[in-house]
Amino acid sequence: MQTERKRTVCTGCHCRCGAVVYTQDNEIVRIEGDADSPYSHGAFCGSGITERFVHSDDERLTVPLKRVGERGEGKWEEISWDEALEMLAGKVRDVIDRYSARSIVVAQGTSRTSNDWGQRLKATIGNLGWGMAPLHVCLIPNIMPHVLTLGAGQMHGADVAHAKTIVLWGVSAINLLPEYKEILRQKDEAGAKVIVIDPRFNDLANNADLYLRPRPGTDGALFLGLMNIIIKEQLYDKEFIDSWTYGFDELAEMVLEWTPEKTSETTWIPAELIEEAARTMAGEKPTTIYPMLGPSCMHTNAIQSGRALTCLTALLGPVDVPGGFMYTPGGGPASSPELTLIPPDWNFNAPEANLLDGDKYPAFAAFGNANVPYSTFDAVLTEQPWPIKMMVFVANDALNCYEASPKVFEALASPNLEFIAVKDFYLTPTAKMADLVLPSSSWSERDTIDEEMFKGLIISNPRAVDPPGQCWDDWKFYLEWGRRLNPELWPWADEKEMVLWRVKLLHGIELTWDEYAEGAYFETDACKVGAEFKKYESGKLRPDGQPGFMTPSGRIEFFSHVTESLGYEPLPVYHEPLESPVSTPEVAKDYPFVLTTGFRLYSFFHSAWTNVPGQRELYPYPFVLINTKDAAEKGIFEGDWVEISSPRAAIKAKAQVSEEIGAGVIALPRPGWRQACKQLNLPGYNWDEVGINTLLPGGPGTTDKSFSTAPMRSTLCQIKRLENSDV
Ligand SMILES: Nc1nc2c(c(=O)[nH]1)N[C@H]1C(S)=C(S)[C@@H](COP(=O)(O)OP(=O)(O)OC[C@H]3O[C@@H](n4cnc5c(=O)[nH]c(N)nc54)[C@H](O)[C@@H]3O)O[C@H]1N2
Ligand SMILES: Nc1nc2c(c(=O)[nH]1)N[C@H]1C(S)=C(S)[C@@H](COP(=O)(O)OP(=O)(O)OC[C@H]3O[C@@H](n4cnc5c(=O)[nH]c(N)nc54)[C@H](O)[C@@H]3O)O[C@H]1N2
Ligand code: SF4
Ligand SMILES: [Mo]
Repeated sequence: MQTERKRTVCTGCHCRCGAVVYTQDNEIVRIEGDADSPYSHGAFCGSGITERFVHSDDERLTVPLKRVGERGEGKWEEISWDEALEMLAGKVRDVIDRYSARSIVVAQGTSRTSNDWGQRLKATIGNLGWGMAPLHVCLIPNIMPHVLTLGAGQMHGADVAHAKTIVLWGVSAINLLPEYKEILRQKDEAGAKVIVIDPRFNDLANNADLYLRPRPGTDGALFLGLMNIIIKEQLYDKEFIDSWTYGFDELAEMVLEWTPEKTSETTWIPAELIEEAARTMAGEKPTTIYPMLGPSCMHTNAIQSGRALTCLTALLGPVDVPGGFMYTPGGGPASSPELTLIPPDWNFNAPEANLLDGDKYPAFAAFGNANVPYSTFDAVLTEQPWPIKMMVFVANDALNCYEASPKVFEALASPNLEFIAVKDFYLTPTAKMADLVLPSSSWSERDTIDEEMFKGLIISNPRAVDPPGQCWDDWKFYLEWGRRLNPELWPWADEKEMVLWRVKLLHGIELTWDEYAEGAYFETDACKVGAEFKKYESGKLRPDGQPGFMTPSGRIEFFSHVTESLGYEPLPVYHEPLESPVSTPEVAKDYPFVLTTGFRLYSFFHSAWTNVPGQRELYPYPFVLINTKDAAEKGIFEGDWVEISSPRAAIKAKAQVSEEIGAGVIALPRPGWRQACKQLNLPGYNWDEVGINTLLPGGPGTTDKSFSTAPMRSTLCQIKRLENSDV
């Protein structure tokens, strides 16, 4: 049997590692990293190799399924794609006839390779934007404050290779696979200092020069405390601040009260460590701060913590210089109104944008461009402010994704919601509640593109194997569904034509399919990031060609009127998390531990791959991190089943006792849920017995006030050993 070698890209996570797949007779026999990838240089991980199993797994969904029993009962009939698409298109027409387009919500999970096409499909139905997605917690609370303060979002904009200090702030090693070698080289060869700031002593902390452990949800105060020291000790570049920033005096006055002592009391970090961190960041420059979800994205003070982070970045000064914050022309991943059908001047805050609770959360409407997730499930149940009759989830396991999962379940079970479709690889908890389940192809099985997420590089994604059964890629699904709704908007014959049209539209590059597939990596204009520095001096950052930044004042805005117009203070004021030992001491009496949920594991991507033996073996059971001292006080031993409860619900997990987490804090990884794993003879665990999101609050009064960010990483909980500890 002949072995074929095929190059493509793994889209298993956002790292987008170049892949080489060896195949025999449509089976994958081996996968390795592509050493020729100018981005990942041959790096590859166990999760990517999971593809071998997923491609040939006989439990995978391979045919569209129509519900025949009661919702959730698990009785299905196999149907053809034609029938499935007719059901979908027919239901869209029916809901629009009886209600309106806004009563249909098409949701997606994290960024996949079909974002733009998903938006085009939604526009075809009559809804502009993202529909529904976890944008209120997933990185936008990082990107939006960057836009407000510095005039551009930071999307992988850290220039590690030239930095003298690298601050890894609430980030997982998982996301640094392509860059981590570079960070270590910079540390070992160029003497760069690495600072890790995370409540968990994670694997990055192991190689750090300095490790700071904040109380979850208090990073906003830490930023202010660091700025207090830098300003007091005049460790900033006065000329840069005078020439290029706005509102420095107001900021300086505001941070006065954030002395090392007060910051220490709030964050639980010793004052000396805060001082050492400030002096290192300001003394060993350029300093690049690499933030991910930790500091700002999943707290009720999300946007203001993000603003404080960007003000610190600006105060440290290395903006648009080697080793600092880099501006991406165009602000990030390429897209265009011709593709998404969203007019450039579309106002997502206007009532005609029809976003659920867009008026209550104007920052989310403006920067998330989507329905507020909690409000969507609430609208299903109350039919207010308008009814939701149809929901379609493409790569989104809602029951394991959004906060307050019992509410999500109630909505999915409600007869008010007339039709649910889910497109996925397996029967997830959300798919089990569907009326129609659609099978999907994975990265080695599709002819698409990675959407230029990463430093502007186009990485072609031609298939290495054919998908099993009738699995369809999401691009093909949107094309065929869209075509049935409005053929003029979906003129392409197949995904290959869509790819080539897209590359020409966005980058002016004209290719045949073979040229695209074989060319593998194509540089676009956005790759030239950093080729030119201090663009704010030459006028290259602003559309009007004037020197300055892309903010209303043309300067970096410590004081931001736009932020104020979205419902926040114009300065990055610190607010305690809404549920915390400080803000709700009465709740803390019964729930004394601070809870952070959802840190990533190497083997699972959100709730996916818990059934894959090679991955499940690493984390067979849902588990929870507890500090040694707390465990001793609670009589909890390694491996005990424990109950973790919040004022809302209780779940169980196995205790992992160590110093990885500090005293007083409990950390639950993502996901709790487990699909059964036949090969290892390991059982499944349901979302309602182990799902971390059951513990979390949702809705008005429990989130970031204008962005609706749920406190996935800062609430309160209690923990106790379960009597029958071998359950
Ligand atoms: N408590 C807590 N909750 C969280 C988080 C947390 O840290 N803590 N993190 C939040 C964040 S940042 C995010 S982004 C969300 C993500 O949560 P989800 O949206 O649920 O996760 P995804 O991985 O985006 O999508 C899940 C489903 O997509 C399927 N899938 C994977 N690839 C494809 C594909 O190409 N096509 C199709 N059709 N299906 C596919 C997987 O099998 C999986 O069932 O969770 C959020 N929820
Ligand atoms: N294998 C795998 N890779 C993934 C994913 C996955 O599910 N699995 N998900 C993908 C997605 S959608 C996203 S958004 C990214 C997320 O990427 P990251 O943000 O890099 O990863 P996380 O582990 O979610 O969170 C980073 C760190 O934040 C810490 N943290 C928790 N609370 C706080 C806090 O209050 N302050 C600070 N400073 N840190 C805190 C956690 O301990 C964790 O180490 O990962 C992506 N990559
Ligand atoms: S899953 Fe692993 S191999 Fe695939 S892109 Fe992510 S880090 Fe790379
Ligand atoms: Mo995410």
